[in-house]
Amino acid sequence: MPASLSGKWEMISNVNFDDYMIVLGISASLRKIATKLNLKKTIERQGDQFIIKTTSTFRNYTVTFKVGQEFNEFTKGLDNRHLKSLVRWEGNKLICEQTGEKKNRGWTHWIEDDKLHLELFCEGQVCKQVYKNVSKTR
Ligand code: YOG
Repeated sequence: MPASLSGKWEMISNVNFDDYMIVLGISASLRKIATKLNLKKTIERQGDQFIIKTTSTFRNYTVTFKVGQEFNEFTKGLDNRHLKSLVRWEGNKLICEQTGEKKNRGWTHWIEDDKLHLELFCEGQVCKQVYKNVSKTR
């Protein structure tokens, strides 16, 4: 049975985040704050619908979508751009393509060794984050 993306996750590694933010045009002062954040994800799934919440002590960001259904995304509090986004499954990978001003932009999520993996990509830069599961078990 494939492992589920659902649950609560806490970041344990973050590689190339600064270069990813640079291509998004994030200011040096904001990048300095952002690189120090311990990011968390809460992923909820109801059938084809996902809610992904990225939280931190500084800002939060939530995206809601249905797999296979294009939606308008506004990256409020991030780079504040309007995107046309589309999420699809490719094997065990959940892949989002974000069409807009920035080329080759999106992200990929998958589970590997009980960890949540995330690649954030934009214009040739790839930020790689890994999260450990912190869901309460019962
Ligand atoms: O995740 O799109 O899980 O949305 C990437 C930040 C930092 C603000 C976080 C706030 C990109 C300053 C969202 C960080 C840098 C820096 C906490 C990643 C932009 C601004 C919200 C993302 C997907 C996949 C779901």
